[in-house]
Amino acid sequence: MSEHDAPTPYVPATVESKWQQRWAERGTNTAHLENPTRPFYALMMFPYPSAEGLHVGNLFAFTGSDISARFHRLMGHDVFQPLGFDAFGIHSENYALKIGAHPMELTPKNVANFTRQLGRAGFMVDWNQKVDTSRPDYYKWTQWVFLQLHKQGLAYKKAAAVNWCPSCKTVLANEQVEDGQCERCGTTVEQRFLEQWFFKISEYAPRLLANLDWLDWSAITKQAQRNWIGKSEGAQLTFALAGHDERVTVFTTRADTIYGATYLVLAPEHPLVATLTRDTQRDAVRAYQEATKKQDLISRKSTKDKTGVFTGAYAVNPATGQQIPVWIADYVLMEYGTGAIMAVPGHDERDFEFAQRFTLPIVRVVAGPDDQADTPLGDAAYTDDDHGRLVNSGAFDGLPVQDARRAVTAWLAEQGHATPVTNYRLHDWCISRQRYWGPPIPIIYCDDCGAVPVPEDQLPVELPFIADFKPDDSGISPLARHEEWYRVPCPTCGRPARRETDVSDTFLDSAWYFLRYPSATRDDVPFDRERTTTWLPVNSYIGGNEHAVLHLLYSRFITMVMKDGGHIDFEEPFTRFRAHGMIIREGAKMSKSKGNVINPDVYMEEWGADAFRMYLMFLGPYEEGGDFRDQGISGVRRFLDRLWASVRDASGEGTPDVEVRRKLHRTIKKVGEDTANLGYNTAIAAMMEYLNAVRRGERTPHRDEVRPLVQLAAPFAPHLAEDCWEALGHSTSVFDGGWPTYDPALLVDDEVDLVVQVNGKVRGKLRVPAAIGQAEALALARADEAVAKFVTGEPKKVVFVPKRLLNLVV
Ligand code: ANZ
Ligand code: ZN
Repeated sequence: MSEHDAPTPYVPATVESKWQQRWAERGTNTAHLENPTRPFYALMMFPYPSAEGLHVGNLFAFTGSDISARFHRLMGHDVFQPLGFDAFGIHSENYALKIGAHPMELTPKNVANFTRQLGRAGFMVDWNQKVDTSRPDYYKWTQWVFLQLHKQGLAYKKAAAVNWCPSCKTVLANEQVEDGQCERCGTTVEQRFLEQWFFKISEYAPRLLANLDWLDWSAITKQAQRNWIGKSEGAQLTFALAGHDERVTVFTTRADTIYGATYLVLAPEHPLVATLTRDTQRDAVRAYQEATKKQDLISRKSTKDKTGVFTGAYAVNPATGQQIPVWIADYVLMEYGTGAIMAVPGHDERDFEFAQRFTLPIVRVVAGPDDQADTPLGDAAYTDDDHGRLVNSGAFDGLPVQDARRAVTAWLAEQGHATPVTNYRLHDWCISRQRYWGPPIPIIYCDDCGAVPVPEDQLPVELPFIADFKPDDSGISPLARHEEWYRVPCPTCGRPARRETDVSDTFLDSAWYFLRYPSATRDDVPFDRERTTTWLPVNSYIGGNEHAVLHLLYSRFITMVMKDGGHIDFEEPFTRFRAHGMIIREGAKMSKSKGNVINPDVYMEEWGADAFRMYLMFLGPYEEGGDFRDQGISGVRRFLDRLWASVRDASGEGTPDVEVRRKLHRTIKKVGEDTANLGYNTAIAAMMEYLNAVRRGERTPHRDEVRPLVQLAAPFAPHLAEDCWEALGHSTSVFDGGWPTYDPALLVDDEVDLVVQVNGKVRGKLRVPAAIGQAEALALARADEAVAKFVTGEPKKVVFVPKRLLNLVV
């Protein structure tokens, strides 16, 4: 282009629609699913298609993933980046209820709107492989997954105390309860006793925990999973009962405190309660059991005034031989350990409160260095037990707590009173929901055959259209209202039978979607064996840490189950996972209720998708997030305008400037490293700085100075990069042009500022060659007037820090 042409202005809308169209026509974003040379599966967490459309948080998350995927492609990988829709679930259903629409009609509209918005933002998505969890061609296989668990003995039905959300009118998994409230709507969760389907995720606890040691995941996410799995090593101790053949087994992590166990407590629901309750206590026990039923699990765990009832029964402490009373209290939970504890009020805070409330004996059995065996126990008695030694504990007196724990367990084990056990806090996953908008659980109830799984060749069990899909308080799913659907012949004996009317949890839909993508178009298998082996496990998964214990744990579990079932050869789905940060606005999380939501469409309209993408990434470190400020975007846009113009102004004559060339090679190195580590904000800053150097003094850039910058900017501003790449004379996509390389020899700074001190005080600053040695630096310093004033004769000592400092001691 000659210098006299008027520069074409950068019009994002034109450039962006041009390239989106070309990408579609040329199949630029279609992955080479067959025979890839370097397959790289880049996954982003798929959205649930809300009616409001994409919000800035979605865009922030997707842009970061997209940059990573595009970067890997530029590095020479065959990248597969699919996307789909988590379209089933309470979110979508609640919204449909609110606006009086039907989810079957609403969902496709939302999906279409999302698809349009995602296209507008220019993500490198292979849309041929999209999934929509609410479509029969997908949920057929979700039901298949359920059947595999059933076949492998990992799905079972039981009546249990479960979390019930009175507003969503359905049960919730423990993972869906946050601080006693429904994760979706914030209503306080109640406890109900219902028949539910569970998956035995608790059996996988040791494996789920152990693999965390080698997974390349964000540390916060791994820690959240470790805490949730909650490994606890201890022992089961059995207590004989006075006048009963039955025994009570408790779980304790503190077998060393056995001499201080002055009473036992059973959970009110414990099956032994009825047997051991004395007649005189029966009414009080029953009343207490009733009162407990009305409480939710969360408030039972919270610290509140202790309540309980004596059963009238006594157990025998195997260490002291003494009879100790057996109580029931709601602070002991049926779901954990054995549902019974030995209470050691001298060293357990809750037991201490309880014993004080009901005047039960409190005995010290551990003493710290400053305590005596008879030092009274106060509120803080249990805090420093780990460094104490045993007292009032017979032959074990004097043993440090850690040793005593093992010794007491061994001693009781010899007499048949103890078994060492490891407990996990992780409970089985409750997967049934009494709602409409989900995949029906593929089970048929027959009076003769029991719960019969629907044969695989009869899948999907289609979700029928039910006009009145509103849930009610009965705990029975709306599907039960559809008589024709509900009544079916038994698959085994053909007699009249009934369908299961619960649907499965949305988290089951998303616990296997990554397996589906590469095989999304296959109707005969959930996932093709060869494709799966080629593309999985996922190389890079990026998403929100709010899913640390929900989606991410369930996905790992389902993957292990699929491996154990012989369907795949790996047991961890995501080799690398990175949690991204959150976008906030004026210090608050963006939410409709706070009125601080940003509509991305408006921004993309005004500034262009590329500027908006880049701006979101410039807000802060991707893994930390940032505060959305309206002003900042103009700076990013200016950078893009300038890059655009520089490409058009560039000349191919002469050779690039030496200093600019050095800066370029440092920039290539920095942008590559930062982008690989998701340090997008600093990568962008480096590109801006480089462009400033290129255009210093409005100089005409050399083509070789701008071409690599176009490549570096491509993952961030893909449309603009494509157009610039074309303007530079290329006829293929910039994403097939590779990533620029740098020459390490050009990375060294050739000149640096050397600080000169005399007796520790700064006296001057010298611009010197970076490779300068001490003698030369000293000579230059002494020749410098400002320094020379303070130096007479030979310095006593010289301290030289290359490239930094020269200190003369005189
Ligand atoms: C005696 C004892 C003495 C205890 C002491 C603690 C301190 P983690 O570490 O979380 O596994 N426990 C056991 N089962 C329970 C249940 N179903 N409901 C409520 N509490 C239960 O906690 C294990 C400890 O929690 C156990 O060890 C038991 O109290 C209590 F100085 O036994 B400990
Ligand atoms: Zn039957």
